[in-house]
Amino acid sequence: MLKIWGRTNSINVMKVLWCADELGLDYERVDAGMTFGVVGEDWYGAMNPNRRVPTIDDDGVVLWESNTIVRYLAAKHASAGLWPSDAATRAVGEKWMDWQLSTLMEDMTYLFWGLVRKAPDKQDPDRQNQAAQSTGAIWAMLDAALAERDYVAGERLTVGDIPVGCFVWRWSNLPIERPALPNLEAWHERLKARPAFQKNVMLALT
Ligand SMILES: N[C@@H](CCC(=O)N[C@@H](CS)C(=O)NCC(=O)O)C(=O)O
Repeated sequence: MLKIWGRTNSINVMKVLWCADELGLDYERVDAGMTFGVVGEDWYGAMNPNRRVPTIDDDGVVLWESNTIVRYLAAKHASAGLWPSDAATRAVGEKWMDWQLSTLMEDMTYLFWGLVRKAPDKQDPDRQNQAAQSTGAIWAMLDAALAERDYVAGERLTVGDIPVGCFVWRWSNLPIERPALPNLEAWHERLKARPAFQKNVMLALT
């Protein structure tokens, strides 16, 4: 059976759990990371030398890096519909997965750690205001793309919606001023109607 290591309040673990539930997979989840420890154990480091969560073991296929895991599960269970067979459609979705890592994450992480986890090194008000503004401008890119489609790669949920979908819930619940982004909000409402999103992503920020 698929085994997933990672605490439920980790955004990268949320991606994997949401994906697994969208695909209807049976899995066992084991708490790991932060107060749960585990990532420091030798056996964990042998699976994941990055010592982060999530990690999966799918009947001997051991993987880490959340977006890679989401791609793997969606491709392995392609009949469930998250992995478009058309290469161009899939690439449009994957572009937003890479954008989450390359562009969206830095200032989102600063805000989350400063405003929710209260990390002392992320309490600079000027830097927080700058990060709030920059994330608004960054999300505006996806808002513009969603003017023409219901989901990031077209008219149905695909693998590309999962990383940015986890982040839009977090962004919408941070105590910051946000620009009006109606297409992004409409997409977020579509995600919020999905039981697997409700179960794994729509949690209090901690
Ligand atoms: N690029 C990695 C990042 C993994 C990562 O940084 N995970 C965080 C949680 S979101 C973590 O392991 N933090 C340390 C911990 O929980 O002990 C991925 O997407 O899987």
